Amino acid sequence: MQTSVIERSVLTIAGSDSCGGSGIQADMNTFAAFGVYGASVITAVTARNTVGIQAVEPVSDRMIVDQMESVMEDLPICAIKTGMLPSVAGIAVLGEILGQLTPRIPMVVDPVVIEPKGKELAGDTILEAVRNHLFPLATVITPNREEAEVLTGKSINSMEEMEVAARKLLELGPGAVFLKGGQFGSGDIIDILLTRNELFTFSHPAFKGRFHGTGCALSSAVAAGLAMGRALPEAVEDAVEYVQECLRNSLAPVKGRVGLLGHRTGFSR
Ligand code: PXL
Repeated sequence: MQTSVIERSVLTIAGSDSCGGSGIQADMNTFAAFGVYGASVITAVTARNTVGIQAVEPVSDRMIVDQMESVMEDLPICAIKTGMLPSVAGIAVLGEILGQLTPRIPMVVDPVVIEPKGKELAGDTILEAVRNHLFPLATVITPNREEAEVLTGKSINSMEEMEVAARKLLELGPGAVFLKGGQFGSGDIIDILLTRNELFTFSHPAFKGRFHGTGCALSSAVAAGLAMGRALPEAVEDAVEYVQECLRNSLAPVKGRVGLLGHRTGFSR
C-alpha cells in the first residue's frame, strides 16, 4: 500500500443536500471527478429531494468557525468555493477568516439565491451580506441570470443586458464575474466571463428539462481548476465542459421532475 503526501486540496463551504444533487455532495463529486482532494465546511443541512425542499437547519456560526479552523490547520487548501450560507452573522465571521486567506488562496463565490425552479434558498439580507463581505474577496463570482437580476435590481433580457449586469457586478469588488445562463430565443446558452480587462463568452447547447445542482458543480469545477493552477478562463472553460458531460450522463429521479447530474470520475481535457 502506498501513501503519498497530499499536495493540493480544495475546500467547499456550503450546505448539505440530502438527495446528493447539489450543495456539498455535488461539490465533493466534482472535486473527485477533477482528481483533487476535497474538504468541506457544512453551513446548513437541508432535507430535500428532487421534488422540493422539505426542511433547512442552519449549522451554528461557532461550528462553522470550528470546521474552518480544523480544515485550515491541517490541509493544503489551494482554492475555496462558497455556496449556500444561511446566516448574516455567519457570513460576517466567515468574511473575516476568508479575508486572511484570500487572495493567496483563490476563492469562487457562488451567490446561491434561487435554484432554477425559482425557490429561494437565501433571503435578501443573506445576499446583501454575501455581496458586502465575500464579493470583494472573490477571485470570481458565479451568479446565474436570476441571481444577477436580484443583485443588480434589473431584469436581463438580452446579451447586451447580460454584459451590463456583469460590469455592474464587477464594480462590487470581485476579480471577475462569470454570469451564466444567457438564453434569449431558442439557440444555445451563452455564459460570459468578465475579468478586469477581458470578456470571454462560452456557448453550449441547452439540455431539455430542468436539472438539479448545475450551479454547484460549475462553481466547484472552477475551484478545482484554480486549485490545480489553471488560469481562470481555462478553469471556466473546463468547468462548462464538465457540467455538459454531467448533463449528457444525467439521471432521472423516481418522483421529482428535476434531473440529477451524472458525475463521473476521471474527467480530463
Ligand atoms: O443549487 C443551489 C443549492 C445549493 N446548496 C444546497 C441546495 C441547493 C439547491 O437546492 O439544496 C444545499
